[in-house]
Amino acid sequence: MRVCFALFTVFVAVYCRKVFTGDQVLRVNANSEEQIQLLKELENRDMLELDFWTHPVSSDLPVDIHVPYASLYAVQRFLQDNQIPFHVMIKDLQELVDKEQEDLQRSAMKSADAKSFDYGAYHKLDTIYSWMDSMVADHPNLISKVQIGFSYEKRPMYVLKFSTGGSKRPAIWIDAGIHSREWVSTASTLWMANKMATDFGVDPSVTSLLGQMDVYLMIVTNPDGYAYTHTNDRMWRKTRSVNSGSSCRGVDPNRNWDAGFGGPGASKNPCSDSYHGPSAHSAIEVQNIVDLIKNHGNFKSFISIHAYSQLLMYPHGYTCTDIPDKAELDSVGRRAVQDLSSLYGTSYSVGSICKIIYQASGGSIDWSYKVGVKYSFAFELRDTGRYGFLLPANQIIPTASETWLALKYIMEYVRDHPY
Ligand code: BHK
Ligand code: ZN
Repeated sequence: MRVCFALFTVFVAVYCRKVFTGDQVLRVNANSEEQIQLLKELENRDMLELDFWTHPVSSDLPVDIHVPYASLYAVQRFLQDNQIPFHVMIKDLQELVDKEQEDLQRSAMKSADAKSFDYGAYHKLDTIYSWMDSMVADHPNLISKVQIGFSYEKRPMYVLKFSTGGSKRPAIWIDAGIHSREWVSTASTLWMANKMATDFGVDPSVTSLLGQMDVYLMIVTNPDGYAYTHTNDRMWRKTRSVNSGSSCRGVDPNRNWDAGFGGPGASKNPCSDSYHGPSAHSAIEVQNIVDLIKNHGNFKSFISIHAYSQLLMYPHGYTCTDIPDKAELDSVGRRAVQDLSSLYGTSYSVGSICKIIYQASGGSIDWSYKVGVKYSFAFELRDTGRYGFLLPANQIIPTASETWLALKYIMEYVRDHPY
């Protein structure tokens, strides 16, 4: 359902915000391969407009389905008729969206008069872009803002470059928010940027890291999608590009990379949330990053931050064949999540994308690994589905603080293992 209204201010802006009143998120626990097959069939019924937050793969992983109010009865019937166990995780999605908006507005008001940035809140794109300028102003000898190009809708795409000098030093890439609805990814990375800036010169490990390497942080990797989650549809995942021959918009920017492009675990349907796009790197947002990484030529690590599920993954996603560096990446990953857990006991699983979630082709870290960036990882941050993409803002700082420990472990390891 959509509620539209016009806002007549200095100029006229029309907002059409999608509402989720009565929509539920169901957690489905299939108990056989046959039931998994049935869920796959359910996923292909386009009329129901289901939004699978996690996908049917095997009977030991639950499947979270965002069901629009209008499809609730049909889906419950389907599950009951097939004796597939399920329960309600979120009973009214709009209630969570409303709560999130209240929190966001309240913090926006607060930070308008106080000059301090509220790291425990979600923020709109323009607030984040202003925050970047204040970071650069506050740490001029450490941080610079690099514009790597424009998004499809012509928003600038920025990277915060942490560097203490040198030219093309070995570097670490970290991107957040490639899927726009995964807000905690962007919010946590923003906190971690501040943490790294304030720990420099104080924490010997951060100081030595930045004495030897550069760190490139892309806080909002999909700015068009991110803006759209604030103005139109909180559940938007893809870019906002027009697809020729279809009225559906957007490419999944994590299916668009030149690594098994167009293979299993990506969709050729422009209306799908995992649409791979017409060709590899067709998404300008992806091409801009590819250009930066290639022109630089000295990236040693590529880390992509998503939410949710609490996973730390390494390649491959496009195939279940092990990478040559599997043993090393697996042990680095395990130690990283050990550090992460030490703070609040949050538990993470470690493994290859293909083995730990599902086969997914055209993902960013498969591409980075393929072009020679050995330490390629992807995080799925909190939670395990209680709130899913609508993780309450009071979990931003705890999530960021624990993730920072894992990230720091990986970065130190990369620093100490030149190749
Ligand atoms: C992450 C990294 C590489 C390939 C796949 C994934 C899983 C990710 C996805 O692209 O489907 C799941 C997701 O968005 C939720 O963060
Ligand atoms: Zn994601």
